[in-house]
Amino acid sequence: MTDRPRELGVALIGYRFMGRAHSNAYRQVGPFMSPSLTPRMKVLCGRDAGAVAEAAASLGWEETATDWRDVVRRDDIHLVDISTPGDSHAEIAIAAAEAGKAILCEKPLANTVGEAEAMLAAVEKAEVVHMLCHNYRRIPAVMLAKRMIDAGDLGEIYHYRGTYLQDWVVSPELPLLWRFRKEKAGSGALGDIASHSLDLARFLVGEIAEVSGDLETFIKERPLLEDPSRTGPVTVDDAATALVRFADGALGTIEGTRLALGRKNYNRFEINGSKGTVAFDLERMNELEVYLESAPPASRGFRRILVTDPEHHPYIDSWWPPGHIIGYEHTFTHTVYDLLEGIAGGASPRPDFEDGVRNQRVLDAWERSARSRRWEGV
Ligand code: SOE
Repeated sequence: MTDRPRELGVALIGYRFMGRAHSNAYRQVGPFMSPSLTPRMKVLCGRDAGAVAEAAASLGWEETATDWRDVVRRDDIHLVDISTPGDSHAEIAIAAAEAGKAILCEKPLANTVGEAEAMLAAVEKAEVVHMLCHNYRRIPAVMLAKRMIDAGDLGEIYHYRGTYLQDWVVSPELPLLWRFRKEKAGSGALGDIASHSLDLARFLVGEIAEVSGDLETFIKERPLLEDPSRTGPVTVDDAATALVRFADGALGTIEGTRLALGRKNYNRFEINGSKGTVAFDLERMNELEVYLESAPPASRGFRRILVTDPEHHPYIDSWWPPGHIIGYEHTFTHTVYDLLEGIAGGASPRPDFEDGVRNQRVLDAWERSARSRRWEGV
């Protein structure tokens, strides 16, 4: 007789978009991916008792709480998932680490380098498993690009070109949500979406050494949530652009904007090396475009690989037969699966809080460069 998989009590702090995405992952991961540990969706935590109760009922959490401080201390909680705005990440993560809990934290790790470093110090001191949720690393097509780069298929890497474009803030009528307030969000498009492009850049190409960055806030005032007849200042960027230099000499460009009309969630990269190119677009997330110079000249050209083969492509054997595509939500399920295996084996899966600190240093150099109008070291 095989042992019943060990259960792991999970507390999720935050229940909006990311809370919903993470909840779905905890529900799907057991039946589809058979991890070594079974997550038990114990407590959903949020400040508004009514709203959190409604969310818990629809998402499948056993209990609710309104104070994360009580939750992270509970003996039946083993994993604390932080899906709140950035201004609370450090406080929750440090308390969870001190209570000996494993931690999954939404990106960006924190609002400042100092907070991120304190979080890393806390998880290292407590020797708990820690992971940062940059879910796009765990798309099979992105993993295939990584494998090809690591195997040398693209040769020496010359260029990384990352763009993350959205358009949801284009109306000046959109109120002054927390994402427009520096004290809550830390930064705007920079930390919210350009951070994904830069995390993919580090994952696929390597460490970034220098940044020449720019930031702009085009819509400077927005209606107040509490009184739409008045406006308040937007204190974060709407758009962020940068030239980057990688430590190994490659050149990159990274752009994140929420004002690219028509672009809903256009997270795209292209990487050019001495032997080939790969290109990825989240809106076609089951595909990887590949050009290899080694192909016979007459048939050389871009190929579109459908990355859905259970035998050859990562994570796919948990899902459907070839060509039966997966979607956005699977990226979180894969993340949670690797986290559970990490907890079972006592090792933090990448990206971890160390990656979070490194990413935060790049964001910081980008902001410094936007102010100084010069290249800044990371
Ligand atoms: C912002 O619109 C957002 O929801 C980000 O916060 C997520 O990280 C990104 O994956 C999708 O867009």
